[in-house]
Amino acid sequence: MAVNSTLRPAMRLAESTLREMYWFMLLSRRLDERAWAIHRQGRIAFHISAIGQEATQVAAAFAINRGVDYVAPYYRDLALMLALGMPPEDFMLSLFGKHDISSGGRQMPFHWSYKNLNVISGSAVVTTQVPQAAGLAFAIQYRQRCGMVDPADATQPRLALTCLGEGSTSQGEWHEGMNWAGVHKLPMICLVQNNMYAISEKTDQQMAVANVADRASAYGVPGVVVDGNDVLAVYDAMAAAVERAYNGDGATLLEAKMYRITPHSSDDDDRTYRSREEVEQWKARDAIPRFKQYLIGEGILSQADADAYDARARAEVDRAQQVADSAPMPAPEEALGDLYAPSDAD
Ligand SMILES: Cc1ncc(C[n+]2csc(CCOP(=O)(O)OP(=O)(O)O)c2C)c(N)n1
Ligand SMILES: [Mg+2]
Repeated sequence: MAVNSTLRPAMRLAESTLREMYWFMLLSRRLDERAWAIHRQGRIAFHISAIGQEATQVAAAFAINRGVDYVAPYYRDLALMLALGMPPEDFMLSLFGKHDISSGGRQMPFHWSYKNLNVISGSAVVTTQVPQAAGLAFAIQYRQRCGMVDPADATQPRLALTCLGEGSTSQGEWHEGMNWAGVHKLPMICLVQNNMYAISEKTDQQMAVANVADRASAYGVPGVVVDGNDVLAVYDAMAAAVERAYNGDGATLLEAKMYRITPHSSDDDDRTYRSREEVEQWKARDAIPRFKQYLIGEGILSQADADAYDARARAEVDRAQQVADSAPMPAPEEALGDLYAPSDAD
């Protein structure tokens, strides 16, 4: 079938790709819900949730060259990581403090690190990943300019994607990373997941402008605001940013607006700073049933398919938990090993 190049990028996606995107949103949600349950059972120490942010994250993963382009994620990027290729059981292993790929159980969970997927390890200090992503993008540009790699070679990283929350853009590192990306026209995408809260601080306590993207002009990059609960709209916005990066046109600041449906983490009681009505209003805009209805309406998914996906997601979560639960605990002396390279303790 001939591809109509005037269509929105999302409208050019194959039906099987759209179903796959739905699958990763659903899988992330079910894993996340299970993490809350096992935390409340006292079986894991900590959880920080991506519920409400799956659409944006899955769209972002699908718009880049997954597993090849560099990604410097943030702690809430569970759906992004699954869509990039993280095995669900590896997430569960990290929750249980066992031998996960990211750190062998030495890091807190949610500090994703997958060399095979070009996902770099992050710090617990928010926003440090932004200058790191600018550095990766600088290296990509430098290698292309020196003729070390062909700019069109899709087997090589051609951009660096980084994610963070809106509250984290108050940090100095954000300014430094964005400024560097703007000055050098770097192939970087900064995806701000604006979920309206930084722990208990609402957006208007963090910034005096309506949108994080309003600051883009100060860095000389385009600033784009998109509905983060609309997976196809985010895909379109990401596709435009990817095209700019691949074409050597520079960085993009993309702000996806959404809502943090859960408390900040398993250690936070959000009833102290926001009303239940507000949370319920946003739950009603949940991106997962919205995308499901769209797919059913377009004849891309049947209700029977959707039910089968649900059953498959639950089975996959059960399997992942079982693998993690039955895995051995690391030996105490392994805590002395390194995070970034094998050491004597390994
Ligand atoms: C430099 C720094 N300050 C404070 C913290 C503690 N902290 C962890 S997450 C967080 C909130 C960040 O909010 P936001 O950037 O909006 O991301 P969200 O959690 O809402 O996704 C804070 C203050 C930290 N990790 N690093
Ligand atoms: Mg936030």
